[in-house]
Amino acid sequence: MKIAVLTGGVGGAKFVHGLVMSDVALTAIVNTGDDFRHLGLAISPDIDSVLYALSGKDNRIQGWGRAEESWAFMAALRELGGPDWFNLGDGDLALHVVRSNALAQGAALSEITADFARAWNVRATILPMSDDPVATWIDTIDGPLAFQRYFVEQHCKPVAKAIRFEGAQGARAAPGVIGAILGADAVLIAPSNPYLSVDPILAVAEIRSALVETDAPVIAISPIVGGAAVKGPTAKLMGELGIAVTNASIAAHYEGLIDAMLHDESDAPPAIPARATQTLMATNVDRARVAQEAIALAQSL
Ligand code: FO1
Repeated sequence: MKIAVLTGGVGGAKFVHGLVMSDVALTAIVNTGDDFRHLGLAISPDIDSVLYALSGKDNRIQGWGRAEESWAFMAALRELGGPDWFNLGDGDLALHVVRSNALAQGAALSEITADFARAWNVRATILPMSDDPVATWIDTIDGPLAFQRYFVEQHCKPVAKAIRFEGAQGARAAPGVIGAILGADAVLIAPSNPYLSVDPILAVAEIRSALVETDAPVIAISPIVGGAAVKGPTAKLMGELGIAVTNASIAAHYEGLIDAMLHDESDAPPAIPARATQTLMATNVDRARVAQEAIALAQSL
C-alpha cells in the first residue's frame, strides 16, 4: 500500500514511525516552515524529527533532538557568551553543519535530506514540502515573532493573533511531493498542530491542489485528546484564535481536503466519517496501533 503523509512536529514524527512499522510504501512530506538560520547554520527541526524517529535516534525523554546526545558545544558556546536559547546537541550539530555546507555548495534541501535518510537506512522517502524557503511567523499582541523565537525562546507564551507563512505563495512543491500525493492509495495528515505544522504545507498552492485532486482517501488524525492537545500550543492557540477545541473544529479547518478523521476515543467525533482509538503515542506499540487504525479507516472508505 502506497501512503503519503503530511507531517510536522514531534507528534507527527511519532505517527510517521508508526506507519513505517506497519510496512507500507511511505512518503513523508514534511513541514519546513519551522526551518531557520541560527549561528549561520540551516536548521530543519521537523525534517530532523522524522529522520531521528525513523532511524531510532529520537530522544523520547526530552521529546526533541537525539537520544544519548552530548552537549559539549553548548557548554563551550555559553563560556563565550553565545546565544543559548536554542539548544544544539553535538550529534544534532553535525547534521546542521553538513546540511549548511551542502546548501552552500548548491544542493537542494530535498537532496540533502535523501542523503541523510540513506546514510541511516531509513525505510521511507522523506521529502521537505518545498526546496524554496518558507518561514512561519506568529503575529502576537506584542508584535511579530519568527517561529522558533515564539516556540522555543518564548515557550508559546505571547498571545497569538494570526499566523503567516512567508515565502509560501511563490514556493513550489519539492520534487516527488505531488507525485506521491496523486499516486498514493491513502493520504494521511499526521496528528500535528494544524495551524503551525500542517498549514505551512497546505500554504504551498500545488500541494493543496493535489490534496483536492487526488483519488486517494485523505484522512486527518486529530491532535486533540480529551478536549486538549497532547503537547505544545495547539489548544492554547485555538483559544486565542477563537476556535473551539473540538474535532469538529479540526474537521472544519480541513474542510474540502479530508474525507475522514481518526480521533481519540475520549472526544466527540466530527460530522464526517470517523473512527476512534487511543491516539496518545507513548510507546512503539501505540505508534503502530494509531498508524494501523488510520490505514484501516482509509481502507474502509
Ligand atoms: N525545542 C525546545 O523546546 N528547545 C530547544 O532548545 C530545541 C532545540 C532543537 C534543536 C534542533 C531541533 O531539530 C529541534 C529543537 N527543538 C527544541 C524542537 C523544535 O524546535 C520544535 O519542537 C519544532 O520546531 C516544533 O515542530
